[in-house]
Amino acid sequence: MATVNVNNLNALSDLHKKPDANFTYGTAGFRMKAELLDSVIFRTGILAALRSKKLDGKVIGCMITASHNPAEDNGVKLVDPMGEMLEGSWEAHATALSNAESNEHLIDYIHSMVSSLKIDLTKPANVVFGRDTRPSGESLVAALADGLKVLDATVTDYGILTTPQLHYITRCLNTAGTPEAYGEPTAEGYYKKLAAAFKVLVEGKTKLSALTLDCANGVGAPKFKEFLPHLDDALSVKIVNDDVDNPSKLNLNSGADFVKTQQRGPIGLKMAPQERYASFDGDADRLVYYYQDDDNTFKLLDGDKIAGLAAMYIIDLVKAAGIDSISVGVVQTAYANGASTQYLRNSLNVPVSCVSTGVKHLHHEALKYDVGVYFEANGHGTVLFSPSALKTIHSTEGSNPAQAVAARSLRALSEVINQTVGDAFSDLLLVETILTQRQWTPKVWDQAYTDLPNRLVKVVVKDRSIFKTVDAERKLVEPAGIQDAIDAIVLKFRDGRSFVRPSGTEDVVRVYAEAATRPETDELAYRIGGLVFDYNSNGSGTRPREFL
Ligand code: G16
Repeated sequence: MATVNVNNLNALSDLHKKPDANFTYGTAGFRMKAELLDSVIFRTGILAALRSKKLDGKVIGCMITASHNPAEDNGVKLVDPMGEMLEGSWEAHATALSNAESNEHLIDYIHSMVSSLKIDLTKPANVVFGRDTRPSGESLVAALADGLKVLDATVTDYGILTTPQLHYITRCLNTAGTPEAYGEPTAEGYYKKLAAAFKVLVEGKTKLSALTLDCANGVGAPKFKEFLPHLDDALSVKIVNDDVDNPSKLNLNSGADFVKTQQRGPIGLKMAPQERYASFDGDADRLVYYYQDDDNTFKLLDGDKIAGLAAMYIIDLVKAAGIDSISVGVVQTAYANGASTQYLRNSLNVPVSCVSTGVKHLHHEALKYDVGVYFEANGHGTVLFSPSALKTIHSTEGSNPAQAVAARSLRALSEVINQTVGDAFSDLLLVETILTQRQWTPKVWDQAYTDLPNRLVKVVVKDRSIFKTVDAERKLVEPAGIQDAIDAIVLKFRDGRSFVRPSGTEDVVRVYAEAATRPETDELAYRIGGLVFDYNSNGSGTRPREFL
C-alpha cells in the first residue's frame, strides 16, 4: 500500500502550525477569524486531495470565502464533483484533520482514512480553487496550495470568483465530454451560458425598468460588471455598494444578510416607491429583493418569496407545456415564514418539506422531486431538475404553438438556473425572467401572500455548543428544560412560533420568532433571546437591554 511521504508532510506542515484552538466543519465549511485559519486551510488542501483520489481523480473544488461574515473572517468550503457541497460523511474527517495536535497525529489520521475508506494513494488528485475579495484570501490560498503539495495534487487556481462560479466550474470539468456536459469551465463560459438562456426567456417581452443591485462591496460587484455586457441590454442594472478596494466595507450595512436581518435597505440607499432593489451577499450565493411601498414602508421579498414565485411559475409552465406529470416540490427550513408555507401548500398545492439549516440539507431533499425548488429565507437557494424531468422537457415538442413556447421556456429555465448550488446571479435572472414574462411590479409579486411579522435575533453566549437541537432544528433538547420555558412563552403570543439554534457560521445563537403583529413579534423574540442569554451567560457579559 502506498503511504504518505512523511518528510514532505512534516516540512510543509511545519510551515502551517496549528494554533491552540478547536475547529469544526460547520454549516458551510470552516469559518472564523482569518488569523486562525492557516493550518485549517493547509489541512483542507490535504483533505481535498484525498477526496479526489478516493473519487478516482475527479476534480474537487475549494472556495476560500466567509460569505456573509464580516471582513476579518474567512473560511473554506469544499465542492464535490457535480458542484454540490462536500458529502456529509467527510465533514467529520475535515474536522478531525483540522484538530490533529501534531504532525504525527495528522499522519496517523491520514493513514487511518486511507485504510478505512480504501483510498488508493497512487490515483491522481485534481483540485481547483478560488477565493472572494477578502485580503486574507491571498495568504490562505498559499496555505491551501501547500496542503495540496502533500499528495502531489494537480491544481488550478481560478483566482477571484463568486462561490457559485467555482461550483459551476467544478461540475463543468467533471462532466466535460459526457452526455451530462455542463458547459465551458471558465467564468466566461458561465456568463455565456446564463446570458444565452436569459435572452431566450425574455425575448419579445417589454423590458422592465432598471433594477438597483447592492453587491455588499463584495466579489459580486466586479463579477456582475463582467457579466452585464453578455446580456446585450436585455436587462438594465444599476450597481451600488461595489467598493471592493476598501475591504472593511464588505457586508457592512449592506448586502443580503443585512437587509434580511435588519428588514431595511442598505444604509445610504435612497429608495423610490415601487422600484425594484436586490442585494447579494459577500460571495454572491444569496439574493434578496425589496421595494418601498407608496406609504414608504419597506417590503422584503426574501428567499421564501423567491421560492413561491419560482414554484408558481414552474407549475404554470409545466401545465402550459402539457407535461404536468412532472412533480414540483419545495424545500424550506424552520426559518421559512409560516405564511409562505401555507401559500405553497394551500394555494399552489405543492408538497413542502422542512430540513435543517444549510443548503447542503436542502439540496439533498430537493433531489427527491422531479423539480425541487429549495430556498432558505435568507435568500440562499436554487431549483433542481431531475435527469428524468430534463429528459421529458427536452423531448417535448408541444402539440400546439403555446405548448411549444412553454417547453422552450422550460428548457431555457433549466439552463439559466445554476443547478449546482444557490447562486445569486442565476436567481436574479430567474426572478427577472418571471417579472418580465408577467410584466409584474414587485408589489404584484408580493401580493401572493402576506408575511407574518418575524424577527431574527443573535445572542452572544459563552458556549454555543451546549445548545443541541432536534426536529429540523425546531426544538432544543439541551440545555435541559429550556425548550419547556420557550414553549411556555410562545403560548402567550397569538400565532406565536419561535425556535433557537446555534449558528454554524458565526459564534452566536440564533433566535427566530414570528407572531400576529410586529410589537408582539419583537416582544417574543426579545423574551426568548433573554432566556437564552440567561441560560448561558455564566454571569459574564451584560444582558442586552432590549431583552425584556
Ligand atoms: C451559509 C450556509 C447557509 C446558511 C447560512 C447561515 O450561508 O450556506 O445555508 O443558511 O450560512 O447558517 P448559520 O445559521 O448556521 O450560521 P453563507 O451565505 O454564509 O455561506
